[in-house]
Parts: sequence; structure tokens; C-alpha cells
Amino acid sequence: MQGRILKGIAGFYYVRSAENAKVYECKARGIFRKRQSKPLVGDFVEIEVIDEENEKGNITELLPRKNELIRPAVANVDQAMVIFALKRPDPVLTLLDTYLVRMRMAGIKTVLVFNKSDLVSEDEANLYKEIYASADCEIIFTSSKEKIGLDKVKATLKGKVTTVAGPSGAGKSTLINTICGREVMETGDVSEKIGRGKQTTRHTELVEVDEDSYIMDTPGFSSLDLPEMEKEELEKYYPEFDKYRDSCYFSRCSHIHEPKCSVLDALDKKEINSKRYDTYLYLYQDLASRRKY
Ligand SMILES: Nc1nc2c(ncn2[C@@H]2O[C@H](COP(=O)(O)OP(=O)(O)OP(=O)(O)O)[C@@H](O)[C@H]2O)c(=O)[nH]1
Ligand SMILES: [Mg+2]
Ligand SMILES: [Zn+2]
Repeated sequence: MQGRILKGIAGFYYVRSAENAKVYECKARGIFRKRQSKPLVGDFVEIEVIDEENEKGNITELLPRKNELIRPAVANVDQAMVIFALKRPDPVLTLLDTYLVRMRMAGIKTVLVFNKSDLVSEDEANLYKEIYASADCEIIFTSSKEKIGLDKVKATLKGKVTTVAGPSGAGKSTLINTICGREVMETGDVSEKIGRGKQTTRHTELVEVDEDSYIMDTPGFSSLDLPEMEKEELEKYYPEFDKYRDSCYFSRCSHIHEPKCSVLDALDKKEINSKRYDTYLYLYQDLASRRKY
């Protein structure tokens, strides 16, 4: 029978059957290791039941994926919700933009959530709204603590499968619990000393919000690199550059040092946000400094 992987822990995959809605504890047979494709949460699979009473089985086939991500490791999502705290931990824009670029590379629409809005002033929150105003993603400000923005989040989730992504301690699991109105996921503190989350969520899990909305909780990554790519590719993933790149004098303009660069002109005129441009520079230089083998 067919089903969908809800979570994977320690070599076991929990598969909800499409036939009877039972959740079977499954192992993936050796064929996957040979093929180098590992089952992911969100995968549709074929299973054989080996023990009906105790709900155990084997995954025998992976069905084709619509899309997949590596960090977090999920498959077949309709959209991603990149969640950062406005404070505790402070948002690191190079990290945030790395998440956004990765989502665009995978062709996954992104909603940007700034959580813990109870910890900053409205002016401070608005700064982030400005920075990401032209980044081609919906922006939602939330506070699980003070129940702000939750209806907007629910509306965005409606009818879709959404994966969350973001650094440890941003409040991903807390937001999921608040939205679901029950303790689905464990949550943890943010360390006072280093201001980082404690990597509370260790496995990815597909959670039912209501009958047609699903959200995947995932472990947080507080440091994340861009995947292997040519530095020249990076500019494609900054939607702010779309309006300008065709009018640059050089057709393969890096928008860094070339004369008659429309992106640099737009930056001068403040039509492109300088914080976003800064992360572009930073990520470009990071790619340029990588050793090629
Ligand atoms: N002030 C405030 N604290 C929050 C809010 N949301 C979450 N927190 C706190 O932030 C801490 C981390 O929350 P988690 O939900 O465990 O964070 P996470 O993103 O799931 O972290 P990982 O599982 O480690 O990736 C907890 O102490 C929460 O109580 C919020 O809206 N406001
Ligand atoms: Mg968590
Ligand atoms: Zn240019």
C-alpha cells in the first residue's frame, strides 16, 4: 500500500497509510542505500506490511518527488516558512539570506516570519520589513508569547504542506504548538550566555494543523552555507536585481566593480536595500574563496 512519511527517527520511518490512516513503523530496505536516495519526511512511499497488529512494515519504493531540500531535509512541500527571531537570537542576515537563496534554488516559495515581536519595538521590526520589502516573499511578524500574527500564519498554511526552516531558538516549534493549540513538539530555551538556541528539535516531523493544512517542524541550523555553486550564479537569486540586471553594460556583470552597472546605480539611489546588497557581497566573496577541486 501507499503512504507518506511523517517522521524518521533512528533508522525508522513512520508512514501514514493512505488506505487506513494507520501509522506504520517502517525500515527502508537496502535498495535505497545502493541507489543513494534516502527517504525524506514528506516522501510518498510504497510499503509492505510485515506485522499488521503491531503496525510494522518495510518501505519498498520511493515515489517521484515534486521537490526536495537538503537543509532541512524534506520532500514534496508546497512552500517554506523561514522563521527568524527578531531578538534572542538576533537575526543574522547572511544566514537569513542563505536560507532564502537555498529556497529559491529549490524553486520553493517562501514566507518570511519574524517571530518574538514582543521583544522589540515597532520601529525595530519595521527595519526588517524595509530590508525584505522587495525580496519577493510575504512577511509576517509574530509573537507566540503575545499571540500576534497567528491568524496570518494560519491563513498562509491553509490547504498547503509547509516546511519551517530557521536557526535554533527562533521559536519554530513554539509557533507550531501555538498554531495547533496543543503540545505537538518539544521546545527549549535560548542560552543566555551565547544567545543561541539549544537544538531542541532533532528530527523532522510532519504535523497536521487541520484537515487540509500540514506543517513540518525541522531542526534549526544556526550556521548554514550556500551549496556548491558558481559565484556568478548568486545574483539570480536576488529578486531585487531583476529590474536592473538587463541594463548593466556588461552582460555577465557581477554588480560589484563593473562600470555602468545598473544594480550599483540602484544601490546608490537606495532603490536596492543596502543590507541586502551587503549579504550579496558577503556570500559572493564566500563562494569566490572556496577552493575548487
Ligand atoms: N519572547 C518570546 N519567546 C519566544 C517566542 N516564541 C518562542 N519563544 C521562546 O524561544 C525559545 C526557543 O523556542 P523553540 O520553539 O524551542 O525554538 P526552535 O526554533 O524550535 O529551536 P530548535 O528546535 O532548537 O531549532 C523558547 O524558550 C521559547 O519559549 C515568542 O514569540 N516570544
Ligand atoms: Mg524546535
Ligand atoms: Zn551590474
